[in-house]
Order: sequence, then structure tokens, then C-alpha cells
Amino acid sequence: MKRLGGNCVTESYVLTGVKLATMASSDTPYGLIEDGAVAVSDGKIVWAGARQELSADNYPWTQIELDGRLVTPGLIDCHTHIVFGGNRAMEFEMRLKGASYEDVARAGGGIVSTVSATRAASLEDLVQKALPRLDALIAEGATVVEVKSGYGLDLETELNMLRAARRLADLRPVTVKTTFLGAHATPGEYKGRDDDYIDTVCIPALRTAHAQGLVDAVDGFCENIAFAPAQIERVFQAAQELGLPLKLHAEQLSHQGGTALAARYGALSVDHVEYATEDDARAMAAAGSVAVILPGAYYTIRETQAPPIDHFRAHGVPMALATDCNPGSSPLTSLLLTMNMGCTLFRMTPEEALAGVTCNAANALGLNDRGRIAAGMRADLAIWDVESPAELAYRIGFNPLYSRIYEGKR
Ligand code: DI6
Ligand code: FE
Repeated sequence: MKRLGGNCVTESYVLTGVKLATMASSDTPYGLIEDGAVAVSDGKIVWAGARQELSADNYPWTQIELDGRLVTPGLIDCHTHIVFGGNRAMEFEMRLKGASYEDVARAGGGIVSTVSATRAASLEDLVQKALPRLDALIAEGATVVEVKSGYGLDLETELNMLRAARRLADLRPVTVKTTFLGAHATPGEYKGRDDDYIDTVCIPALRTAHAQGLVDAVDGFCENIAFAPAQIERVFQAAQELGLPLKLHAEQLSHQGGTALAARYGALSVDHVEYATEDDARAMAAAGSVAVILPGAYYTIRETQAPPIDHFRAHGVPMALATDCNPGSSPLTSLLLTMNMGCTLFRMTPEEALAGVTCNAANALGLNDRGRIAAGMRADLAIWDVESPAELAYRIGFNPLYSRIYEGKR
């Protein structure tokens, strides 16, 4: 027996004495295997199941005894904006003293202040500011983090944000999936000329970023304070020509029809969706789009319209949960707290919450080799000092992570 410790990299090993939340079968809640084992080789899971069924002849490797600890897939944050310049704590203080959104904007706050600070930052600044946010996610077992652009809103800065996101994956043992979000807001210099911005800045920037290998998916913000469905559709058409998968921030503050549009284009996910209707849920189910639920933004802006979880359940729409980490509406870097909020604010079950940051989050990113514990999947695992999986969502502000395995390596 060997303990899991230090920085040793064992090529092939078997984790034993583990409770497995495989998220890979519906036979038991969480796909739970009480006394399980996982065989790992070359960064992949080669076998997972009940310990008594493990054939020591087939896997004659070092056994790592985990004393009954819980093993889940590595967590996946499928919606973040962790790369940005500046910070917006001043705005938070102003709002708490009664300032309106307009007062904040007049004092230089709001999304435009993040755009100015991001434009002023160097690539290295953006990376250094994002690292602590990424590290907080990793410290809670994250093995995949999606990162969006969208605070540059000009070619050079959008490219810089995406390069910073790619650089994060060189600096930490984590997978970073990049999403181009040029259609996040109209920058000051295009005020009142949204269409012009979309056609002459956003879409050309998407093409350039894609040509430089910086884009894994394309997103937009469809909202009365952002872009209309017809404007988003032009971005989607450009993305489709490039063969890129789609996502959309839709129905966050009002119902604009973005969900129906995203479903029509077969989007991987539709995100926020507080104001989505039952018809929207039907369309998402038919398209196979994941509903990405973002309780951190709901909480921060003190929204009162909860996403239609019952409709998503009834129509079989898979639900993911993500931090939406951003300086304005969700300064949140904890997936465990996100899970707790999904349960407490939206009455999701702890099992739905764990699916939301594992298998369904993988689907929201189009990753089919993550988010489940099964033979053939990547060995991205989180090991927890808890007795039952419900504890992950139950506790508030406590991190029971014991160890994290990324591509087979601790
Ligand atoms: N939805 C949001 O809530 C944020 N972006 C988005 O698409 C707001 C971003 C910010 O205020 O910086
Ligand atoms: Fe967002």
C-alpha cells in the first residue's frame, strides 16, 4: 500500500477503499459505488467498479488506499470570466450606500470600467490577476475551467484576453477552454452603433482569433442592455462558418428570445435562463442544449426570478452549475458554494448540483471524455474527506478536498 502524497507521478496505479460518485450510471443515485476501486494508467481511467470485482491480475499496480474517502470526477467550471483588469469593489460599496446603476456608471464604474482596465493591462498583468482566481477553483478540485473574452471589445484586447486564458493552462495543471464573447457589450466608442460594432469589430475579431487558434467556442449576451437576437444571429452565422460550437447568455434579466435562437443553432448551452419559459425548455431539450445555471449572479444582483428548474427537469434539459466569475455580477470563485446556492436558492438536489459541475458541465463544453468516472475517461478526479456526496453541496464555506488528480497525476 502506498499513500497518495508528495509530487510523485505514478504512471499506473489503483485507488482502493474509495466511495465512487461515478456520475456514469443511473442505477444508483450519483452512480454511487460504496466500496470501489479505480485503475488509472497513462492519464486515463482503465477500470472503475466495485473493489471485490477488481482483478489484481489485470491491474497488478501500486494500490493507493484511501480509507473510504469519496472520489468524484474532477470539477468543471463551464462558465467564467476570470480574465479581466481592475476590480469593482468600489461599485459594490456605492450600491450598498444607495447609489443607482447610473450613479455608478457616472462615477466611472460598471462594465465600461472593466473594459478600460482590461485594455490598459498587459498580457502578463491579465495572467497574474487571473491566476489567484484560477487557483481558488483548483483548490476545490476543478480540473477544467472555461474562460470567456468580452472585456476587450476591440481586436487587440480580445486577442490579449484569449492569449491570457491559453497561458493559464501552461502555468497550472488544468484544462482551459476559451470562449470568444466579443458580443458582450458595445464599447463606448461605438455607443448607439451596435450593428456597426457587431459587423466591423466583433465578427472580424472572431475570425482573427479563430485563425490564431484562440477560440474553442463562441458566446454572446442577448439582453435588453446588450444585443438583440438578430445581432447575435449574425455572430452565430460567422461562428458556424468557422465550425465553432455556440453558447449564449440568454433570458438573464428579461425574456428576449435568445434561448429559442440558441436552440435553433444547436448551441451547446444556454446560460443564466432565469426568464426562460416552458417552450424554451422544450426547444433546449430538442436541441440537446444544456441549461447553465448561475446562482452567483442571481445572488449578487439580488434577482428574484429563479430559473425554471421544474421545466428543465420535466423536459429532460441537462442542468450545469457554474460560477460566472466576473467583477460585476458574480465575484465568485467557489464551485462548492455555487453547488450550495443551486440547492438553497433554486431547490436543486445535491445530486443535480454534483451533476451540474461534472457530467453536465462537460456536456456544456462539448467534452465527452470528462465529467464521469468510467473506463476510457480521462483520469481527472477529486478526492474528498466526506462521508457522502450530499456533503459537498451542504456545507457553506468549507473545503473538504483531500487531493486532486489531473490527467492521472496528483
Ligand atoms: N452577464 C452578466 O451578468 C455579466 N455579463 C454577462 O453577460 C455582467 C458583467 C459585468 O458586469 O462585468
Ligand atoms: Fe457570464
